Amino acid sequence: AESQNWVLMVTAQTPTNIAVIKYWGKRDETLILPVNDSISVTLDPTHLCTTTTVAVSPRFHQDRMWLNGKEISLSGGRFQNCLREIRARACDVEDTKKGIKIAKEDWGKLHVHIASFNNFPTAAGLASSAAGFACLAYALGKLMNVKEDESQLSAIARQGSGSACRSLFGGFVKWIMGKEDNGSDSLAVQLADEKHWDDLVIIIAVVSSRQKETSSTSGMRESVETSLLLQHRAKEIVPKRILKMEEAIRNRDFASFSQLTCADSNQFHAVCLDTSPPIFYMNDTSHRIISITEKWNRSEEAPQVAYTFDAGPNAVLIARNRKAATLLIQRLLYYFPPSSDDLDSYIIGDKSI
Ligand code: 2P0
Repeated sequence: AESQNWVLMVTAQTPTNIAVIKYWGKRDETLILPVNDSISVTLDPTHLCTTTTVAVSPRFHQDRMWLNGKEISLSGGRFQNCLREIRARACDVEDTKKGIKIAKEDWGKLHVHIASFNNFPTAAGLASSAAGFACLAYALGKLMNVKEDESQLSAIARQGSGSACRSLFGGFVKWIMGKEDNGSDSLAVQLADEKHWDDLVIIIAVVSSRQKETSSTSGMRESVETSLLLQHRAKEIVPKRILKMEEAIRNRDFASFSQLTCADSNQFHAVCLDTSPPIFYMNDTSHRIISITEKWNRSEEAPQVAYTFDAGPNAVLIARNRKAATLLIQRLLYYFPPSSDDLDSYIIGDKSI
């Protein structure tokens, strides 16, 4: 480029995803390779999404990042791995209007500035880093004219945070654990797009907006080291469950979808309990929400709602349709009136991107 005053920018927005067959446990900590496949649903971008702007300019003298307006360190291995992998795939970029020309080999000398915002409280113990690293990989890929497709980008986002690889797609997504030691085949694929099953309504009951005590990263490490149930789950249970879940999604079979989702959430929390020392992510309110939904489902001809809990006490409830969602909210408001201290808030949204 002629002048040193140019700045080239790209902005991207990525929603978070909620696993219905859980990822819990790594076989490789550095590359972030899981011990089993997982399946998730990507939320619509109205709630729980990250917006990231990446910029490059010859005036930048180091890579820097701001999260919700506050500068954070990029020295962590996960950021460096993502940046290195994207840079290695950078191509020529030309913006004739601005008179900017960046040759492939120039990217190694240029620095990036990254500004990322979450539209939800970061400390809420919700949504973790999934949307963040997916958005970072996608935005950097666009900026550097990377030719890789979403699945190949997902394998890069995965090195930032495992669950992030599933946020590169909307709708229903499978993270294939892969067989290779170098992680090249551990990536996400879309099972069905956001229009395939758009009756579903997702309601998040925010039981506590405090940050969780045991991070997912250290929690799953302890589970891998100490839980025999995790070994059994990864080898014997999840492979069959993945096939059944794919079939349930294909057929929009809510009864099967709900049964598998609830069972897998409960087994994930059983693995946490089977860890030494045990990890408790759910609390009494979480347990009451399970009881209420189980009882309701059993009193109807067919299940109306599925529940799933991640590494925290918040309930993610998936209603079969709008009518079920309305009845669910009525029930939640009855059991947890706004005046009670049990729930902090509700987030109501659709599945889809
Ligand atoms: C999941 N979770 O499948 C599971 C269910 C939480 C419970 O993925 O170490 O933040 O960055 O790969 O992805 C949370 O773990 O962990 C998670 P790292 P991540 O959504």
